Amino acid sequence: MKKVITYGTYDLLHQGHINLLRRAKELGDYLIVGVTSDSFDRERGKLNVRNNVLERVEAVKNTGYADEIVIEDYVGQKIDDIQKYDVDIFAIGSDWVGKFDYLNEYCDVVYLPRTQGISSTMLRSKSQKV
Ligand code: C2G
Repeated sequence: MKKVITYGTYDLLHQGHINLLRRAKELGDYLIVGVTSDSFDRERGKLNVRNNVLERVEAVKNTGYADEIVIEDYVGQKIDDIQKYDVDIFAIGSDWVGKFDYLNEYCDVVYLPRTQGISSTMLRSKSQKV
C-alpha cells in the first residue's frame, strides 16, 4: 500500500485545497493530511487564520480525500511523521518547490501544481470588505 502525506493550514477551505488533496490522494492508496495547530501557525508567522484547528480539521474531513488526519504542531514533525507512518510520498503545492527537498532522504517528494486565482488570503480580504 502506497502512503502519501501532505500538510497545510486549510483556512477557509477552497477549491485550491480540494484540488491539492485530490491530486495527493491520486498519488497513492492512503492519504494522511497534517493540519497545522493554531499555535504552530502563529509560530510560523500566520497570524490571521480565521478558522480554528477543529474547524479546519472538519473541513478537510468533509472533502472525503483524507484517510487519516494528524495535527502538525512543531518544526521537524514532518520527518517524525514520515518515519512513524512509513510514508512513501510527501506531496505539497508548487508554491513550495525546493523547500522540502530535504525530505527526499526519507521518502519521495512531489510538488503538485497550485491552483491559480484562489487563496485563503484572497478570501480573507474579500470577507473583510463585506
Ligand atoms: N494550495 C494550492 N492552490 C491554492 C492554494 C493552496 O494547491 N490556490 C495548496 C498549497 O500549496 C498547500 C495546501 O494547498 O499544499 C495547503 O495550503 P495552505 O493552507 O496555505 O497551507 P501552507 O501554509 O501551504 O502549509 O506545514 C504546513 C505546510 O508546510 C504548508
